[in-house]
Amino acid sequence: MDPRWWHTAVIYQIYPRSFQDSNGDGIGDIKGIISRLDYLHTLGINAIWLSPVYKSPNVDNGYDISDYRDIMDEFGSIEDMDELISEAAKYDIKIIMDLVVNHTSDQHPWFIEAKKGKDNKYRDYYIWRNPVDGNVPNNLRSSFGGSAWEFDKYSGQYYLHLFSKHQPDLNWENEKVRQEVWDLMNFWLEKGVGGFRMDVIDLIGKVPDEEITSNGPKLHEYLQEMNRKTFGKYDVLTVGETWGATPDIAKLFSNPERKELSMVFQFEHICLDQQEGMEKWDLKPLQIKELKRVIAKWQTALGKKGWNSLFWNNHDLPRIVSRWGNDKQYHSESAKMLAILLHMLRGTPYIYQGEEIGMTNYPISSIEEVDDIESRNMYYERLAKGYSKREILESIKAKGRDNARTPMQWDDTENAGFTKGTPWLHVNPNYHQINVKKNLENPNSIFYTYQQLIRVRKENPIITWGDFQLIENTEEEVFAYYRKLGNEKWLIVANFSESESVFSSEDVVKKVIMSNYKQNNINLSNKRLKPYEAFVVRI
Ligand code: TEU
Ligand code: CA
Repeated sequence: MDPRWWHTAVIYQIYPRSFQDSNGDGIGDIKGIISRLDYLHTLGINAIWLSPVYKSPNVDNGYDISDYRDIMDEFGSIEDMDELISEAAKYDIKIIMDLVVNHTSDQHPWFIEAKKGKDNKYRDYYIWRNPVDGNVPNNLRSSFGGSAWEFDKYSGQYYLHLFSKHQPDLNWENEKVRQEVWDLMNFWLEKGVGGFRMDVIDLIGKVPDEEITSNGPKLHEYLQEMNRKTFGKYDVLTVGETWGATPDIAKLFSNPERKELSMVFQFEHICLDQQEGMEKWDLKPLQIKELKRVIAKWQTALGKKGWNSLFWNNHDLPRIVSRWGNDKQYHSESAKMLAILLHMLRGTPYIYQGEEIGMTNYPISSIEEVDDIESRNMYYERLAKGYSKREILESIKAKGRDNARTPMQWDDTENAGFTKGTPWLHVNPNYHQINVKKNLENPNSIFYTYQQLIRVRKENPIITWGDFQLIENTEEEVFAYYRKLGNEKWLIVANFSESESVFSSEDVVKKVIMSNYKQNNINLSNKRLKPYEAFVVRI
């Protein structure tokens, strides 16, 4: 594969609402981000994926866009955005925009026009169907609960919304819609952005009448057209959010010869702690065996015909240290173990804000504390179905999206240094112990593990380009693998457990590259592993 900058890059995701407030209104903003670029530079990242900052009524925190060429008032102005792009460039940091074009807000002028009637010239920008037997056209469901069809009294037709009813789906069959999207993408490319993260992009080829949503027949045709008409001529990163991707599908998106995207986010590992065929709220414990199988499959299956993204976290997912690590006694050890395990894999790593200091889930005790539309809708839906409050709150505590959205913990002053006003969402009370300032002061902090992982990646092509091989005959809780490039061979070992374990191999360690417990020498014959111990060695 031709090397591109994003093969060796590390990306940092910012959820602007919760990153840094600069004017005391309790809401993070673009000026706040600019004031923290120095911190991100210290961490060593190459690009920021910015969750949506466009004009939005905020039904789904910016994932409902009413103007793709302007900035939400709360976040600042288009001038602030230009400044962010140019200030970040001084640190060699690129800005990757969130592209949410499966749907718009119902307040977007296109939809306001479309609702005016069947003859409106924007009508066909969206997906309208007549009632069937006086009811919804078919069984399509919204991700946020209920039918995906909303009745419009004025015209007597239904429109499609795969998310909230305030997020009507665009009709990608309509050539004019596609042209609008190319235009807005080119608007941002001309501003010098570093690429796009494409929200639920595998839904754009949907065939509503056949109840096909993801991976529709024209999906790849549209993406190839997008590539030709927009970013194809720029050196940018494009990453598609694709919940429905298998390795074969991921290759269709990311094989460079097909001229579609750089890579996709696949979620197979993320779904391992939910009951089969059920929703994410239907919890089940993670089996390490399964995690090893799924990660190894993705590491090897794409080969030279595709590229992986690597992540544990984003703004939709619970905090990884609370989820699959230990946010109490082994907070630091387990957060570092998870970081080492992920960052030594083949692919482009993504760090979600606060992950690099081990931020944890937020302990809610009632629905009043929940902001997220997905959790709130589920709560009332399941209550009506007879679930107990306790059981529903357990699910939200484990999987609710607000876990990732609490304000960034900068220091131990009021509101964790996030705002001088009242924060839009509660700050996690553990900010006195877990914050950036403390991390920067402690050379053994989680932050410095992330910093080291980024540096080691830059210095060693084996991490980007080496082959991956899972070591099969280990204790179940031990996740161990080799990376190999030319004559160089590395071994990564992680004890995915709070109990001690053991790993044994005939390999001889030439150098300890890094470890989450202090050790300069490692003897691999019957090596005893401490709780959550992880190390990387050259053999
Ligand atoms: O998420 C896609 C999506 O399918 C989510 O509903 C996901 O299943 C859920 O959040 C997992 O907890 C994207 C965005 O990342 C999300 O923030 C948006 O709400 C959604 O699209 C609609 O734009
Ligand atoms: Ca603000």
